[in-house]
Amino acid sequence: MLNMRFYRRLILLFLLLLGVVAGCRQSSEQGTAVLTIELIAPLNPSLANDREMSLRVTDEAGQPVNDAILDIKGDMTHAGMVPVLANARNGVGGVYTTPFVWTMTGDWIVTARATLPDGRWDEAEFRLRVGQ
Ligand SMILES: [Cu+2]
Repeated sequence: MLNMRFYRRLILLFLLLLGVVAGCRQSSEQGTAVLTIELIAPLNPSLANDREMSLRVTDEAGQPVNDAILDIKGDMTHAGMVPVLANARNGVGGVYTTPFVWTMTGDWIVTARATLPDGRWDEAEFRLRVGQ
């Protein structure tokens, strides 16, 4: 009986530690950069016609940021879809353009992360409905 109690406590302790680790990971995932990431195009995406995406990155002063790395991920709102991934560098006037091919019509969430050369980053999310 003592063993049973011991194991229960051990499992509880383990779960608590797991929670602490998860908590740490979350707080270290704050990117600290304050950037504005705007979706330029497509604002009304079409499955047939849109094969590129353009985003603009500006800093706190509203100045264009050209030396960020953009990691873009498109997820549909329903389960079971492979995300569409893209990345871009070398902004021109703060605008980054990359090939981006939608794989289905419907509701998408696009997450764009801009990482600065010093490792700080910021992220923005766009909800889009992709038509035919
Ligand atoms: Cu889908």
